[in-house]
Amino acid sequence: MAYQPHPPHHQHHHDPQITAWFMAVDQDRSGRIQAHELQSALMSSNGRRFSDTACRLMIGMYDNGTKAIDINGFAQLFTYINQWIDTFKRFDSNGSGFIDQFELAKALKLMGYNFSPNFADIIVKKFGRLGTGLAVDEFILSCILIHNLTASFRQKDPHFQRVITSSN
Ligand SMILES: [Ca+2]
Repeated sequence: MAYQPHPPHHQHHHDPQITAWFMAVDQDRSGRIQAHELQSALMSSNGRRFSDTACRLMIGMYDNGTKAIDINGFAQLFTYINQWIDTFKRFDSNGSGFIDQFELAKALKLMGYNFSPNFADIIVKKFGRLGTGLAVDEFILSCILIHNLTASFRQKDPHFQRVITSSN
């Protein structure tokens, strides 16, 4: 599935599971979730904490610049987090808790991106470790950054694909 955040819409009914998660994550009961609260709630499969950067970027998708999200933003982010984790698990074919550059290339293709083959190598080198790969938070971080990058290219240049996709 392509990663395409929608503008926040006003929902007044949430899945009881979402409400329960929101209340569990909102430790100070402020009615909003900040990056550090999200960070305490998330643990990758290999027991690592999600990085500060990944949590700040996730909150930033729906915070309108306020550094905290309400339950509407959380409901949307929750859906994305689940999709990213599902994609991650699906492509971590050997169950190592990391996806390597080959698995990442397949995942990006599934998400609708058409990058040159060495793009996945560059991402793994930059955000994870070549040979080991990306942990789940590094994978999510990469997905958000790639989305932001391609969205800003699209804004400036409708033919961005030509710029960032090298010919095979
Ligand atoms: Ca809070």
